[in-house]
Amino acid sequence: MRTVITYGTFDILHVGHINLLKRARALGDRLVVGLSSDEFNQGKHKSSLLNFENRRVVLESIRYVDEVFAENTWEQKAEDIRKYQAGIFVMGDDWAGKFDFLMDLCKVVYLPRTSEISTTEIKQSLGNV
Ligand code: C2G
Repeated sequence: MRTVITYGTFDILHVGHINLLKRARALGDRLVVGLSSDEFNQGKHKSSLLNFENRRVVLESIRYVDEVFAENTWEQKAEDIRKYQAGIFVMGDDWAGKFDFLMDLCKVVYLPRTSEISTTEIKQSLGNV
């Protein structure tokens, strides 16, 4: 059982998120996702429109996602990797290099982001309606 692990806010789900989750899942037999809590998002200076519970239900309904857990701190990744026995850590390449320290624990893969779409752009276009 090859477990893949990734993290994110996944607010207002769009094709960029789905592409990432689909490609991450394809790297193993199971994909577990650390979903940023509302409090953790504040720390990322990122306010999500949808709260954690809403984002969790949406994420859990995606065929590529096997399990969702809360991401509460930057420091929990090593423990999560051990807990879920993840063999691959995946993030979009906007994070390239930022998690290389996890290479001692598992394979670290940065996948190309899907261009032309982001939750920020969607929120801005909503603001312009
Ligand atoms: N993503 C992507 N293409 C986009 C938008 C997002 O590939 N157009 C990817 C990001 O690179 C990330 C994942 O989708 O790997 C989730 O994106 P966000 O919800 O924006 O997550 P982020 O705020 O980057 O949080 O500890 C890590 C953080 O929790 C990551």
